[in-house]
Amino acid sequence: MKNVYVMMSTDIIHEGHLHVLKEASKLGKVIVGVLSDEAAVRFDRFPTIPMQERIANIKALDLVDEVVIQKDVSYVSILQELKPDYVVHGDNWIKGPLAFIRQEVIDTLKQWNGELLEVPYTYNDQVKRCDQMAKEKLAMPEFRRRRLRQLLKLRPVVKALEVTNGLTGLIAEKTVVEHHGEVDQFDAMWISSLCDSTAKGKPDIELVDMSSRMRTIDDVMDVTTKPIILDGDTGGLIEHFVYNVKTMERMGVSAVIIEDKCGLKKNSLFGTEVLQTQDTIENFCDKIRCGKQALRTADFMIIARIESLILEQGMEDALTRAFAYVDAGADGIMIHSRKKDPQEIFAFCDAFRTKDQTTPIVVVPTSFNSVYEEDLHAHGVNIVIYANQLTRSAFPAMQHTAVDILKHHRAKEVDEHLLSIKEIITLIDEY
Ligand code: SPV
Ligand code: MG
Repeated sequence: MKNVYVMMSTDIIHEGHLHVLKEASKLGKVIVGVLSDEAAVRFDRFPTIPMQERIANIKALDLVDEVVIQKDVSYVSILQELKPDYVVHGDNWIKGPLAFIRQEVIDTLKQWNGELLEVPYTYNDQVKRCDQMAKEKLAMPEFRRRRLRQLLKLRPVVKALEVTNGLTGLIAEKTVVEHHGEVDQFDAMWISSLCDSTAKGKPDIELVDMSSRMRTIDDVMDVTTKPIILDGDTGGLIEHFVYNVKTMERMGVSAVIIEDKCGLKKNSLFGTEVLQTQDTIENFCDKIRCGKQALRTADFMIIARIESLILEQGMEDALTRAFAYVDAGADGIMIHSRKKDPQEIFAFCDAFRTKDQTTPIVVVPTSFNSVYEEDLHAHGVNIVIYANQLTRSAFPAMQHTAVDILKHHRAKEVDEHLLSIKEIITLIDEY
């Protein structure tokens, strides 16, 4: 009897999976590897049911003889362990970021003369509907909201990308890259006050009000499933903050980050070049406490952002505030810096971690952009936010196009830098 290995990363078993399993069962004993949660989230398959339930659903299928857990996106270690005669997979991984995983499978199987058998990928209406249903489920507020806390347990560093509308939301949702033998993607989305304001041609001074920010969130939510971290600026008046927290929680936002400034807020990257006032510890703790009391779920996170390093108030002040905010109920701490060198961020994280090993630390490496995620993780950072790079890349590209059209009195010269008409009219899927 030959051994046949099939990996399954799905929550919903459809015709396509059954077709693969049927073909596999013609070859011998079918062993299914259920992808672990840790691996599934790297693979853009965020599980909506627990792994034990996924295992039970697959075990219940007549076509399956045995179920094991595949811990990595890569098949290499599980194949080395099982040494199957065959691996069966749909032919949908020949191109795209998963092609290298396929090549690894072929190379590994070669070591014991094993074979990869590919069956035509089924993409009929039922399969499309199942994919759609899985996405719709993930986009529901109760699933989306808790996903950030789930990711904090599953990922060494949760990476969030700035999004300002549906289109940038789709970029954060769908960009998957294979690099140095690993698949990677963004875990979450950051609704930046700077970029949300900039997109409207307004300064980042809390002028774009909450109703407008919620509209942006709604546009993003319409076309994505990943969790949202909202830049809540100062959180405003405590009396207003408690209402906004409830609205965000109900919408399915996962976290709000509020900064300990008061009065007219300016962007932190101005530092002390403009007048900015830091809130008192007492008032800010009160804001955190009231926000926490307004919540109805354990999913939503209120993260306190410390501006002491930005406002040159020193490390001691930053740490004192961090511990006070955690005591007041903050679910995470964001420490910000506008130095090019990440040393003050490292120093803060190291000192904070000597007393608090669990509260998530968030950083925004805009100024200290030479630092790698791995180094931040080594100092105890849990969430890294790429806060404005999409807007900063789009603006010069659009400006050059505008200038070139004016220079040439026609649009031919700019065309080579643009999406083709075919690409732009088919960029967004219709359902
Ligand atoms: C934002 O993206 O709006 C932020 C981060 O708050 S920063 O611009 O660095 O202050
Ligand atoms: Mg901001």
